[in-house]
Amino acid sequence: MSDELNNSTTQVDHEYGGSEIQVLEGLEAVRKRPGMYIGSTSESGLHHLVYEIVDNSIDEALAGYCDEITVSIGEGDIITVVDNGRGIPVDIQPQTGLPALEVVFTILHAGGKFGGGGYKVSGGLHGVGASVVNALSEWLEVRVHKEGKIYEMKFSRGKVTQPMQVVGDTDRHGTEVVFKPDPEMFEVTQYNYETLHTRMREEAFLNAGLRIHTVDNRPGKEQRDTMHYAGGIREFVSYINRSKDPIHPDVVYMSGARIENEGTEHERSMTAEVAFQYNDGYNETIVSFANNVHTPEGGMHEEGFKRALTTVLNNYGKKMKILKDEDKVSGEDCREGIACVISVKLTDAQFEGQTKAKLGNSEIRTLVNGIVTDKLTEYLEENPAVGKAILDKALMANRAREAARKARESIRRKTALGGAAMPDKLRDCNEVNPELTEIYIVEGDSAGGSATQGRDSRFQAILPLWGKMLNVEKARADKVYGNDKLTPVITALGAGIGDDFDLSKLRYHKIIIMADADVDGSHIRTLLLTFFFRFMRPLIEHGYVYAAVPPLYKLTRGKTTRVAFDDIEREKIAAELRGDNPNAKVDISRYKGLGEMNPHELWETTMDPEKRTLKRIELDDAVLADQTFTVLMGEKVEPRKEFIERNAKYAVNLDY
Ligand code: TTJ
Repeated sequence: MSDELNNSTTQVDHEYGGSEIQVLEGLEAVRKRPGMYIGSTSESGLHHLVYEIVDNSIDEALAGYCDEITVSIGEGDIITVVDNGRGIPVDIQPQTGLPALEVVFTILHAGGKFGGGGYKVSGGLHGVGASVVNALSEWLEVRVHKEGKIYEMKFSRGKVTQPMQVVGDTDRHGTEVVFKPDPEMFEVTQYNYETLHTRMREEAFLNAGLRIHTVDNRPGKEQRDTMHYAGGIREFVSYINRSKDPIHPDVVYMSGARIENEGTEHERSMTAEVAFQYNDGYNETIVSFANNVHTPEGGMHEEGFKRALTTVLNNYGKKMKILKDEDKVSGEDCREGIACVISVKLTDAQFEGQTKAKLGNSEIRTLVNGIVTDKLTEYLEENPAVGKAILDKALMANRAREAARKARESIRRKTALGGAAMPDKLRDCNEVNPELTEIYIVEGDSAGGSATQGRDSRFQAILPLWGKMLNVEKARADKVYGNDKLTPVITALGAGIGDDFDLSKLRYHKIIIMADADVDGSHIRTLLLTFFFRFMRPLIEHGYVYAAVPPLYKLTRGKTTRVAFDDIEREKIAAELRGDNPNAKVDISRYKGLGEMNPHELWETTMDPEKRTLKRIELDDAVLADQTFTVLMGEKVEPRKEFIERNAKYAVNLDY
């Protein structure tokens, strides 16, 4: 640094006045109870730090002054966020006598963003801000490029270690924040690139035109992505449908706004955007946001959309005579196969519900309902082919739902009359208390035979499956109810499916899928898991579903036989069997399938609770899992390949 620059350094006086002490107490509170400010100190809290910082740059983008943000993970899991906004103000604030920059990083902002009225909308759940991140960082540095100068300031655990000073000249503008999360505060400090990348992609979709780069600079993990969607949420919808087949070519897009008390100090503005496209599948995917905050529990914006969609489609169907006199399609019928993104922005968003993830402002329901009613009606008038495709689909859904209801009722009647008639193939256990029982769902009749002979029939039931299993990803509900491969599973478990699923009726609390350790086995396992995921999700959520882990190798020396579950163990056991005799002959064979094992071997290696390994199937992230199933089970090859490459570890785990 040149002397000249040094001379122009802006040094800030550090007399510790009253406000300063309050500041430290404020940030001390954050360090005492970090969970109160960032939700948790687990992996999710760690990632939340990044979102808190990025939110500030996004606000600057919303205000129209920033169009590029870079988020990087560096060696040691240090995070850098850079934007090309106006830069955080560096002038002295009259109230505190401190530079605004310092205030931003040291004073707890209870919700509202700094900058006093600078922004009309701000993140609802977020907005606790940069000071919280600062308090929870071992160290943090900020550099502001503004009006020709670079202003720098440094902190450690929320305390100033270097007051604001000018450290150089610049010809650009923007803000750079670098921080290292404090290992004393977090259970884990490793960042997951994919988690940040996914979230940033969402931000890029929600802010059309904004360019976001994510970069991993950690040794051995180098990668980068750039997200830039001129089409905004339209492209979000295409992305959701990327592994599906749309039934109409264009994404339908509608938007509108409403301003209350314009020009007065009580001015409140709301905007809403909706984009959707139907695919030929049967799932409903509605992803909604309020002020760029994901609202997985839905709320008024979703309600407004759903109401309007049902009304418009019924009116249009009547008018075009696709629906006959008394015909009506239900809301669910209208949403079968829809991929939809709703994004609203409003002053004072009210977040409600269990996880504060549901939008409560009823004026938004009116706004979205109005926009969709007017614009969708107009769109369908101008695009009758799209209207017909959607109405035909809703009618099909209506008929299938009717058929499914009848099938369900007939099952219900049968079980009500004769008690539950168990499937012929089921070899049930003696115990009736579901907490003590388990069922092995076994691939193939011969493995089923071995399992039946090898089991402990006091508490272990066996259900063999054979033949080609239905892929529920490609089937509608009515096909599932009548399917001859799935019906025995439904009946044996006893808890029903879909909306009728009742966990309290479940007959076994351990449901163990036992399939060969080969490609076919993995296929049948994935098909069953997809079925459980789509139609009996609470089973997975409660951790009742497991995969058996059969051995891969059998090793014999003389009269001694042992098994190995992977290649490393095989080598280890082979060495043990040879003992001090390196020339001893150890016979190693690979199990071709479960059917090859005799009942005793199967019990010893795979079924005996004292010795077996079970893998519990977990779905801690239902959204990711849903994508996983769609991508892995869907028909398109490209996304599947990309998914497996990106999530190799996850996919393998799940597949197990
Ligand atoms: C506030 O109003 C006057 C002009 O500058 C506005 C502002 O603060 N812009 C701004 C803040 N852009 N970027 C930020 C920012 C960026 C990061 C990475 C972190 C933080 C805390 C703020």
